[in-house]
Order: sequence, then structure tokens, then C-alpha cells
Amino acid sequence: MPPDPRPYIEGVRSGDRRMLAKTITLIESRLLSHQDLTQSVIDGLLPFTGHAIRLGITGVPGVGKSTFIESLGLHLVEQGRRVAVLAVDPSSARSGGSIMGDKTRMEKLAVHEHAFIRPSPAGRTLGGVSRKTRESMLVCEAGGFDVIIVETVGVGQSEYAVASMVDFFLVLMLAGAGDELQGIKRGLLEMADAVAINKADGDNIDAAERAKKAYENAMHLMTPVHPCWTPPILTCSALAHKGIDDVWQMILRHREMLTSRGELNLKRQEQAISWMHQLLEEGLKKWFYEKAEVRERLKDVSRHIETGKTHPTAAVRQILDLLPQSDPKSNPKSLQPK
Ligand SMILES: Nc1nc2c(ncn2[C@@H]2O[C@H](COP(=O)(O)OP(=O)(O)OP(=O)(O)O)[C@@H](O)[C@H]2O)c(=O)[nH]1
Ligand SMILES: [Mg+2]
Repeated sequence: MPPDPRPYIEGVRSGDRRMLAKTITLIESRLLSHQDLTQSVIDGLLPFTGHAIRLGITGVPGVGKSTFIESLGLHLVEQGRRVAVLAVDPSSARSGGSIMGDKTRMEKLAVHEHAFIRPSPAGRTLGGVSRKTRESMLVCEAGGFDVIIVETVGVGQSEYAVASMVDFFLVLMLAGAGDELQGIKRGLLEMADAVAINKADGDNIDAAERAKKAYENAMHLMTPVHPCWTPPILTCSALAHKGIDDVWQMILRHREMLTSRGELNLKRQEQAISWMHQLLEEGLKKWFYEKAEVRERLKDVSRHIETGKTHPTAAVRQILDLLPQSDPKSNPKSLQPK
């Protein structure tokens, strides 16, 4: 008898937090034996997903992401919303500390009955972490949370993964001393739907205003992600709860703009399709490289390349010749690099 997905599905749907946590733990499990059950649970929950505002937040370590999420989260639960926070942290080295840190930084939100905070454990691959976060997001939506916030630290690739699973991607920045745009990843700004310069408080207010102007100028030089939306630059103080509602109102404006043009669904469809391609690629790679004959031949041709007996193009042909040919008309040569 395969394990029964219904207790999970019904538990999540009824708002049982213990079952919500248990379902996410199931999703995070690496055990092969859990995969079918996980799939059935997600299939069962899928009809109840899609209604939430999906918000991604990134920024360098220490910019104030957790403090900002605590402040925004409390603001939202006070308005009667239900807020789930998921953290993506692909680097095992800092995860332990950051999870502990988040518990203390979001301590008011963490105990609120309408909030749910779930730090992801470090994963082995970014793909793995990102699959778990996507699926956990769906579980939270099915559990009735209407704002899902995904936090990730902006130092690697994880911010690209998060940007591709949310409706709105917010980049937190700090007013730096001197040249504002030095050392900022241009790619990160290009993904942003808005930039909020945090810690605009105390002695830092003027610097934050200067940074805002610098970012505004920089943004005007970039091709916007959306023709109708130039990413706004705001200032805020997560610690002093200043400017938090402005950020939220802007997120709602962006949403209105997308929905009125029918683009929110389109954006999500495109995200789903590109996610499918990513999974397919991962699956194909895994399947291919695990084949004994592929490993064998890879070893051989690598040696031949080292000794100058063959060159990479010919080597690839020899390896791809190992692909099974279910369709006699298909020609594996068409897969080969031109
Ligand atoms: N002055 C001031 N300090 C802030 C503000 N927001 C956060 N901080 C402080 O900055 C430090 C880092 O804040 P966090 O919220 O932990 O930053 P984070 O981006 O989540 O950090 P990581 O999780 O390590 O990447 C803490 O000491 C906060 O109290 C703010 O708006 N103003
Ligand atoms: Mg944090």
C-alpha cells in the first residue's frame, strides 16, 4: 500500500500548522521513497494555489532582509493578511548561523498566529533548493497564506532562481560611502522590480537620499524589464518601520498594472515553462551521466583528447552515439554541435 497523501492534503487545507510544517519537511526529504508521496500531495494541493502575492527579497548579507521582512510581515498581518516567509540559502557554510539569526530577527512575526516562517536547510544544488522552495510556496498558498515572501542572500546564483519564481522581486541596498554603484552587480539591478535603500535612519538619511538619486540615474540607463514599469527606487528603515508601507503600496501598484493587462498569468506561465525546461535539463543530464557506458566512454575519449589522439568535437560524437535510438528515423548526429 503506498502511503496516503490525504492526511497531508487535508491537514494543509485545514490550516493545521503542524501538517504544513510536516508537508514541507516531506518536500525537503531527499529520500527516493518519499518522491511519489510528495508528488501526490502536491498534485492534491495544486487546485488551491495561485492566489497569493509572491514576493522575492534579496540583498547582500547584513543589508537588513530579515529585519525588513519582520517589519513588512507585521504590517501585513495587522491588516489581516496571512504571511509565509521562506528562506533560500544554498550555501551550507553560513546556513546554520543565518537560520538562528532569522529566528531572532523575526521574533515577533515568528510567533504571530497568521505568520509562518520556514528557513530552508542548505541544499546540495541550487536546483534542489529552488525546487523545494517553489513547492513549499505552493503548499503555503494551499494552506491559505496570501503573501509569500522568499528571502535569499544576494551573493550567488540563488537570487536569479528566486526572481524566476515570484511576481515581484525587491532588491534591498545600502547607501555606501562614495561611489554608490561600485561593486553592485548590474545583473541584480536588471532583475529588480524595485530597489529599496534600507537603513535610511539616523545619520544615514542624507546618504540614503544621495544613493536614491544615483540609483535612479542608473536605472534610467537600463532597459526596463517591463515597458510600463520603471523600477522605482525608495528609501526605508526596517528597524524604525519607516517607508515600509510605501514599499507595500508600490508592490500593489505593480500588481494592479500586471493584472489589468492580463500579464500576471502570462508571467507565471512563462516561469512555469522555463522551470519545466530547467527540470528537464537536470533530469536528462542526470540520466545520461549515470549510464555506465557513458562514464566508460567519457573516460576513454578524455584520455584520447589529452594525448592528442582525438579532438572534442569528434569525442562528443562518439559519446552521443551511445544515446538509445527509439525512433529509427531519428539521427543522433542532429544533436551534435555544428
Ligand atoms: N540602522 C538600521 N539598522 C538596521 C536596519 N535594518 C536592519 N538593521 C540592522 O542590520 C543588521 C543586519 O540585519 P538583518 O536583518 O539580519 O540583515 P540580513 O540582510 O537578513 O542579513 P543576512 O541574513 O545575514 O543576509 C542587524 O543588526 C539589524 O538590526 C535599519 O533599517 N536601520
Ligand atoms: Mg537574514
